[in-house]
Amino acid sequence: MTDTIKSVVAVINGATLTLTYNSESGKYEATGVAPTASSFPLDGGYYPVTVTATYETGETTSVSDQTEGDIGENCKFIVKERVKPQIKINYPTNGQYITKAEDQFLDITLLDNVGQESGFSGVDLDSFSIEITEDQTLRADDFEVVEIDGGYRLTYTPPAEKILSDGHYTFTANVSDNDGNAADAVAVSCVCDSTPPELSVTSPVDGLATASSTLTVEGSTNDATSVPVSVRLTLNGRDMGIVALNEDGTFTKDIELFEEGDQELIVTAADKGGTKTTITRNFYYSTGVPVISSVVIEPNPIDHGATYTIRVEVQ
Ligand SMILES: [Ca+2]
Ligand SMILES: [Ca+2]
Repeated sequence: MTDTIKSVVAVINGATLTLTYNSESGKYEATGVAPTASSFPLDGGYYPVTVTATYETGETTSVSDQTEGDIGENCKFIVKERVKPQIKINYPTNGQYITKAEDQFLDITLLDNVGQESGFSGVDLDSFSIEITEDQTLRADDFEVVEIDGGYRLTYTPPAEKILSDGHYTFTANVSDNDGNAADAVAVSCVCDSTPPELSVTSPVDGLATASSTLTVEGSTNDATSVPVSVRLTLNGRDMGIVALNEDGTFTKDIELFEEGDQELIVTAADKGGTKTTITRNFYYSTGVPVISSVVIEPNPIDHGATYTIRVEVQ
């Protein structure tokens, strides 16, 4: 008589599988369904498997992940989930105009638990990248990283030497989870523009005195990065509306002066990002005519060839 195998069982993730002898392969076999959760977060990154064989005599032998050699290695059961992580760029937002250096920062959320209570492998921070420009890509190390439920929140404030110059940018972020599932890349486009628009006012000139109730405002405007520019007029604190611009940025608008006296015209050009340039023109408007109240010639009459004086009173 020889020893006879009574049973071979495997315990995987708390579930017991009974293996049966396959005469074709000469091995004990069973078919199971892999756990739904990724093994990545587990100790060692695997489900430990224990296999126990029992003889009819009752003698048993067990192997597990703790067993040395190939058998131990093969008792480490690695299960991968297949759900992509998710990237959200909270700031800047798509289409945003960033007009101040201190507003140049990034705020990003990386999550691997969207739609999942558990079983996710988690965001692989080392796989994170965000391309800022062709020659500048940031990694997780460049960010302040805070762990949140299901992932991380990353914030970045550029050092002075990395402040972006005026221009149009597209930031593209990528990340994978710990089981190698790549997120759909997320991109936001924004405009950095801290330069106010150009503005010149050729009419009126400062210090103009006029008797006409119609004033022609003339000038030109442009912006290197954020067109179109809008031009608005304010006269003595009263909004006189937007000025239509020609294609080349020049403008002409007649406005009615509504009160006589000292006038203050403010011309404000704002680029598409809202950065403004202002020019103020002070001038004088009066329809009053001079009043001559007296004319005296002395002496009058006068001898021919003699010297006389003429005095006029005028206001
Ligand atoms: Ca995942
Ligand atoms: Ca600008």
